[in-house]
Amino acid sequence: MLELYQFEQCPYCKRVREKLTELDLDYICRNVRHGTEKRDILMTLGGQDQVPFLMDLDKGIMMYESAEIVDYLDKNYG
Ligand SMILES: N[C@@H](CCC(=O)N[C@@H](CS)C(=O)NCC(=O)O)C(=O)O
Repeated sequence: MLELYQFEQCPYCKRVREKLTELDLDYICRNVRHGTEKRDILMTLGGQDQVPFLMDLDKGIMMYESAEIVDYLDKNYG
């Protein structure tokens, strides 16, 4: 299962969402606006206050950086 921490207005998140759609992948979308409890969860999981943040639970992968995420999705699910 894929989980994407993101917020709608973020252009880097948009790039990742579009790749997930292009590859027809299902995922859990965690909307993490500033000042919300879910933002704290992001910090706890990844250690950085930055989105997008992808978790691939089946493979035990957690990653930041949209370009790396897109590349990862292409290589593993393309
Ligand atoms: N190089 C990163 C840039 C990501 C980035 O700058 N994200 C912004 C949102 S658009 C961010 O998380 N800023 C910190 C914050 O919102 O707290 C990427 O490509 O993923």
